[in-house]
Amino acid sequence: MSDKPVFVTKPHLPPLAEFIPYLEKIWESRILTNCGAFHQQLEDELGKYLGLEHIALFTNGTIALVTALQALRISGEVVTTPYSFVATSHSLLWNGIKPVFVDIDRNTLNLDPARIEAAITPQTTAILAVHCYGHPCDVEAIQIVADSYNLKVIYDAAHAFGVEDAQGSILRHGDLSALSFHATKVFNTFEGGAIVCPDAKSKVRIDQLKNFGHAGEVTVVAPGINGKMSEFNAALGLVQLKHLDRALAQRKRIDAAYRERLEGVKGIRCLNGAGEKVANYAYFPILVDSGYPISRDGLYDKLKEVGIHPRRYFFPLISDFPMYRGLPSARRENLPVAAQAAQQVLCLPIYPDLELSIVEEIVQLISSQ
Ligand code: T4K
Repeated sequence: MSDKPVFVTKPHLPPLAEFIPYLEKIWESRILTNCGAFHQQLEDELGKYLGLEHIALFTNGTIALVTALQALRISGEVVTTPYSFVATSHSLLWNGIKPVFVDIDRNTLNLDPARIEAAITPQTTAILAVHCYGHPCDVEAIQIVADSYNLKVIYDAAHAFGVEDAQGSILRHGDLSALSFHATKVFNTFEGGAIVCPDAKSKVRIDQLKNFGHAGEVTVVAPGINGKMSEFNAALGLVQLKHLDRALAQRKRIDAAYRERLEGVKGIRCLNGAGEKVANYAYFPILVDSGYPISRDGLYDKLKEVGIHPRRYFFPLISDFPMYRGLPSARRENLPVAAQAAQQVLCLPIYPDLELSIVEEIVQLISSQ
């Protein structure tokens, strides 16, 4: 096995030499933050790359989510998934909103639109869904329910950078989508995030909210927060973008290698896409079922013994954490599919420069139990 530990991901970085000239410009201009030139340039270039017009950069994906909910003035109850990173539900609690957990679809592990209606009450104002692992939600079905009950739709698109359906970016769906550019994501700015806005007017409001609510030097129009991305992070994003297509192609190769080699291993299911036209291969989740000789946790331990560090994203379920488990919707009987997925899933290492020989060794270990 590799002499160095192999983690679930390794952040992609451009050659340092390409970043230095950007740092020199920052040192020269002394503009470090507050929506400077690199911030503006990255918003423009991301817009072109993703085929979207209105993107507001953020300091991270969590503050982007919190702000998206503020921007839409969401309150009361919000229907959401228990099968995600905890930031999804935390963004609701930070806004004083009650999460109402609804089970996920067995095949995609995304919020199951067929179960949303039963969770709606007079207090429900929105649906917060996650494109889990970058696989798109059933956006049409979710929109139909939202339209029937006059609900807003927010997508936690932390995993979904660059993913497209037949008409273009999946980030255009819903009222707002929030992205993460964290170190562990397909496109990273060390820390960072963004909100994809439908129009210029909503971007103005979101830009104000991420800048303390300022609308000019002496005018404050809302109780905003500091959610601005710094010039350092924006500059890194500009350099990262130049290498992104290659990094995505490398991820695709690794995804294909795992799929080919794991096919036919009894008790192991590789999660398939959810009909996306362009995938981003952000994660490689497998599901370990009862047909496999050892449990998911047994396999997790075996891999760790030899220096391979997969992750059990998403175990425990959000609804099992102390600040959520008292909610009626957090009951196990309400979430059987999510509860089972949380016991079965293992995200195997995937990142652009993961050697195929390591993929081979991981598969060898999995198939020899
Ligand atoms: N919504 C969803 C659906 C999300 O998945 C996330 C974040 C958010 C919202 C919030 O977005 P941000 O506010 O984070 O922008 C990681 C990430 O910290 C988190 O961003 C991510 N989701 C979540 C799924 O995974 P941990 O606690 O598992 O990270 P950590 O530090 O254990 O990193 C995993 C592995 O990556 C490490 O074993 C080694 C490697 N690594 C990590 C970092 C940070 C590196 O090699 N270098 C690094 O700098 O949460």
